[in-house]
Amino acid sequence: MKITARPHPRPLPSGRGVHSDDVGDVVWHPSPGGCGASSQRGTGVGSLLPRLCCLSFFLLLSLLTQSAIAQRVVQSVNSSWLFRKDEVGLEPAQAAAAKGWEAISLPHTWNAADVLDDEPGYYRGVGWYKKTLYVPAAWQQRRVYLYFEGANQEAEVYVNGQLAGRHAGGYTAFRVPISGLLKFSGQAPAATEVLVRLTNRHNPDIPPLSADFTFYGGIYRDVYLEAAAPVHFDLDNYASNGTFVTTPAVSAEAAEVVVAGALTNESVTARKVTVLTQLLDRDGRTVAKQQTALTLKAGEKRTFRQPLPRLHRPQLWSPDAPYLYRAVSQVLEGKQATLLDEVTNQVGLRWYRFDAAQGFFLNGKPLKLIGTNRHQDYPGLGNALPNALHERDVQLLKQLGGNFLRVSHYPQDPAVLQACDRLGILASVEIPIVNAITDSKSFFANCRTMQTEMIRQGYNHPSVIIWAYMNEVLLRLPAGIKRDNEPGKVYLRRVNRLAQELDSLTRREDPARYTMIVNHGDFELYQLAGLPAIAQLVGWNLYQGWYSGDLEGFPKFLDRHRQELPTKPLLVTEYGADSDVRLHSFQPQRFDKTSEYANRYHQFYLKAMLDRPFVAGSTVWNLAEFNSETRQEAVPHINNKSLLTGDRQPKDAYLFYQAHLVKTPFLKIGSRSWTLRAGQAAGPDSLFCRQPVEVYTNQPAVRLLLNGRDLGTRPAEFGVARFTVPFGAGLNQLRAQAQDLAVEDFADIEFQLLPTRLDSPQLPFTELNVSLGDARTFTDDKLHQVWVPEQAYTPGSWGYVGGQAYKQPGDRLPYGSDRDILGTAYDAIYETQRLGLSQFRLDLPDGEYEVVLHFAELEAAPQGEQLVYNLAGAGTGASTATSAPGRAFSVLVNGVDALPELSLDTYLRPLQANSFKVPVSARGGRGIIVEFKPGKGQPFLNGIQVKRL
Ligand code: GCB
Repeated sequence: MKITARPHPRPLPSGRGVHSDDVGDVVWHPSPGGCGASSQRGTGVGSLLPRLCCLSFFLLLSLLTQSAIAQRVVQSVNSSWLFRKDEVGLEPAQAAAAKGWEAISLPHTWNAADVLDDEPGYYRGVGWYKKTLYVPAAWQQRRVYLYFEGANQEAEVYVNGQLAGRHAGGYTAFRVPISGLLKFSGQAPAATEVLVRLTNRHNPDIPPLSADFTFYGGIYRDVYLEAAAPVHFDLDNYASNGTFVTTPAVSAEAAEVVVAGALTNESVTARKVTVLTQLLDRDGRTVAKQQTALTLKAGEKRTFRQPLPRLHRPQLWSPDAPYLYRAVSQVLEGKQATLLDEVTNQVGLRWYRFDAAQGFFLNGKPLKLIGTNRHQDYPGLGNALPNALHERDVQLLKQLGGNFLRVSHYPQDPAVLQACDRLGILASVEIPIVNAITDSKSFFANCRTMQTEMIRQGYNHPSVIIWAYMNEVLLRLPAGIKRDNEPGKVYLRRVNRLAQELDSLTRREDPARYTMIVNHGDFELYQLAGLPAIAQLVGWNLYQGWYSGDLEGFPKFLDRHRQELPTKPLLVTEYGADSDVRLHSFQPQRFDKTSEYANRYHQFYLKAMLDRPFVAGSTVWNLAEFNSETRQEAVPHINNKSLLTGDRQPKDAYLFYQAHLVKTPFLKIGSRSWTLRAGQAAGPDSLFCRQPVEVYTNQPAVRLLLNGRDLGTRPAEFGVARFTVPFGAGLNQLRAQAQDLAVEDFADIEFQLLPTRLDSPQLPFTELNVSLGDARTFTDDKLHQVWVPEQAYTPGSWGYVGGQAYKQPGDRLPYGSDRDILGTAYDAIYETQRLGLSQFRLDLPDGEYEVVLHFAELEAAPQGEQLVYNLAGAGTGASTATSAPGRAFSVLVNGVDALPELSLDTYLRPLQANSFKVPVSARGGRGIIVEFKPGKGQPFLNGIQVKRL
């Protein structure tokens, strides 16, 4: 077990209140090898520990506990837990005695794998966690708590068989007092059984009710054991640290800092103590201090408020210079000033305001807020991320050049806001009221509690400037409710009521921050519900040119807001387009999920927002790809509207924003992950294929070289220099340079050049992979294969004869389907098909070939759960249900009845991937002819692969 004291300032410079034998910072391993593993930050016994190793373990233990008796101790307790699911509903005693536990450590979720399988849904039920804690005998005098940073979503904590506490809501921390339940005997540590019953079942009284992300179950953040002296800062205040820092007046000349909070005396006698707060600068020098004497009766809790002496010419906090002071607050007692408790808060001195016409101002200067949203999600880990990955995301946002994070759609790990404070990222945080509300007392009460927890837990982070509480709350009107019917009017009034309650609560709790409600693009509906009038800021999630309409709808919407809500500051809280890094198109279309369409979309949106000073800020949806179990996409269950892939590799759009936001010379060749390309030679005698390459830069012009040959210099327009590159077969080395050579970048691209005529002697045919009904290329890095889009057959070449590309009903997809195809990881290939074709021909030279034919019946009923992301307003929406027609056909390859029985009753089960490999001999100059003979309905083909043996 690892025992770690909470981050703690270095020793305070003024001798007061700190004893030379202070050991509050000890990191202690009581395991047999513990002596060597001990360490300490700062001075104190840390430097002595190696020498003390020769002392007996218990002598050391008693030394440590005696001198540290007063200080608060905090240990993470993440290791050595046991976990089991419970599908039968065990009582705690039964669960404790049950068999079948799995050894795990925290953070943990039980849904990391089942959200990715082909079965719709994931386990939403009860899970039990069990752990034995060893509590030192000396802690009998202390107040002991278990502190959970987050567990989704309803938790019951049992200690030694007794219920110690409950918590509802999966995204805020909670603290459970356990002192009374510990059983000590003599000087031995108390072995303490902790059992946690957790469920992530749907509960209509707990937000979120529905959302486009996965509600992973588990204790998915850190858990700590805390032991405080009987007199301590209030540990019973919505899992806050009991102290609250405000900066009521800050300017370049002076700053006021106030620390307020409460002290609790849980001892049986009255206590006279002093609360001393010292403000330290970055170098640890005390720049202000204040002390308050308090007498607390036994069992009393008392508040205190400490305005610190005004600071002159303070160091300000900003994205460019995130200067942090530290406010160290201590509880001291007696002549010796014995330290009873201590809390440190980071303090950033800044002031800010939003203006409806001019946007956002920080420290008196205009600052366009630009950044991203973020989910706590990582491939293979679900939501159970170690802190390092939370921090890395904030760093990636910083490297993007961003200055703003929308922590969506729920409060996240404390590591996120800590990183924002440190790196200079402003933040908006919200509770997860998403899509809809339940009109029940408990739902309203849970929302209020969550909002209070979020605010009190995050209050001391200088990065936070906005508290929000609703995301697209009118997206899913409950069954039977329409905007203009009677139940609809009642529902909108209830939503309005909840918004008012949360808004007043927030302004009461924290008058210094702004409040915000985030809406989807249905202007009228939100106006009808009266929501834009309630919060101080309006956030719009806008997807014109993605979910519906065209790009031009976006600036129109912004201008409409400016005109109709002239006093409301506006943020574009979401915008984005799917981009699957495997898919590329030279004629990008809305909803084709290619990087090229997403690039076009971001280039258009960013310009529109930069052109409008009244747009205070914007956050791309989303920093990285994330799991949304119900999504059916080119990669099922993954929402890939993002700047980074799941494993945090940059997509083009990330580079595009860097070109605009990074302040040092920047230049990067785009499509970094598209290092394996394919395409047809420009003509029968040509040995190259021209394809576009974009270079992202903040320099005025870019020169591009291919294998050392100068391809010319192009101006960068709005951050992008565009080239057409004649790729040859094999390795193509690109080198891009800014005009003054200040920056350059390289990319190695392997090109599979396909012959125009299949009998070409210069480019002998080796293989061809074609995605039918598709206008995109698909790069499969694993198999090192590129699938090219279909084309019509022309003599000497290859292609389909007849038919049309399949298109799922509805106005969304340009072609194909977005259903989850079962039994394959190549959904993107099976989601498109050519219907009604009569042949697929290849005029190949005589020889031996292998042909693989791929099929998936796309006309399938019933339609699965469809996302109702009708985000552009009323009227548009997801594709409608389709029904499977009767279908039967056979396939002949070079006259042989290779697949005689393809029908709904045989292999063509709806949405099931099926492939057939057929060896073929091409003879007599006739090449390969695949023929489709209809029996019932139209035949189809989804993909074909042909390889010369
Ligand atoms: C939204 C939602 C977000 C979704 C996103 C999308 O407006 O707020 O939760 O994930 O759209 O990708 O559809």
